[in-house]
Amino acid sequence: MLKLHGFAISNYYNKVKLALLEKGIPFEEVYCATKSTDEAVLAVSPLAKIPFLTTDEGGLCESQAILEYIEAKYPDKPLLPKDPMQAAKVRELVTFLDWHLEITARQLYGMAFFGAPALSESNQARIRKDLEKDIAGFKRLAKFSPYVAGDTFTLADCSAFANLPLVAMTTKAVYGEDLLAAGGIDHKAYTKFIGERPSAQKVVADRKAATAKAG
Ligand SMILES: N[C@@H](CCC(=O)N[C@@H](CS)C(=O)NCC(=O)O)C(=O)O
Repeated sequence: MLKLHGFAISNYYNKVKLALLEKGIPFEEVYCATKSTDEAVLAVSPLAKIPFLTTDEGGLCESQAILEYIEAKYPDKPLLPKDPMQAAKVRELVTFLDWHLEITARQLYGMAFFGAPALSESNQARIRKDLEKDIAGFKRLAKFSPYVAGDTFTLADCSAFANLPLVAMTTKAVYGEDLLAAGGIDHKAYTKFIGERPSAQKVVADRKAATAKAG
C-alpha cells in the first residue's frame, strides 16, 4: 500500500493527494512534520520536506517526481495526455506553478502567516515585481478552458488547485492586493469549479480539519 507522508495543510502534500484521489489509487496517510531529524525520514526525504511517498519498492520525495511515478505506475485514469507535446505542456504549467509562482510567494509565508518579522520594504518590492512577472508569464500559458491545461483534468490542475489560492492569499496578506486576480487570473472561479470534484472536496475538508486542529 502506498503511504503519503506529511500533513493535510501543506500545498505540496495536497497536490499529490489530489492526484491519488483522482486516480482512485488506495493510499494511507501518515502524519510527518517538517524538519524531521529522524534518519528514516531523511533516508527518503533528505531535506526533511513533505510530502514523501513510501512504496513496496522504495521511497520518493519531491511532489512532481511522486506524481510522475504514480502516473507511470498506475496508468489508469491518466492525468497526463498521451501526446508528447501536450504532456510536456502540462509539465510546463506545473513548473510555472511550482517553481515560479509558489516558490516566489513562499518567501512571504513567514510574515504573512507565521508571525515572522516583516521583510524589508525593498525585499517585499523585489518579490512583488518577481510575482507580477511570473503571474503574467503563467497567464500566457494557462488555458482555464475549463482546466488549467485545456479541456481535461491533468496533473497541472493538482498543482494549480493546491497553489493558486495560496499565492492569492499570501499576496493579499502582504500587499493588501490579490496579485493573481490583479494579473487577470480568475482563480476563485477556477478553484470553485475544481472544488466540485469529490477528490478536491476531500482535500479541502481534510485541510480545514487539520487547520482547525492546529489552532
Ligand atoms: N519541491 C518540493 C517542495 C515541498 C515543500 O516545500 N514542502 C514544504 C511544506 S508545504 C516543506 O516541507 N517545508 C519545510 C522545509 O522546507 O523545511 C515538492 O514539490 O515536494
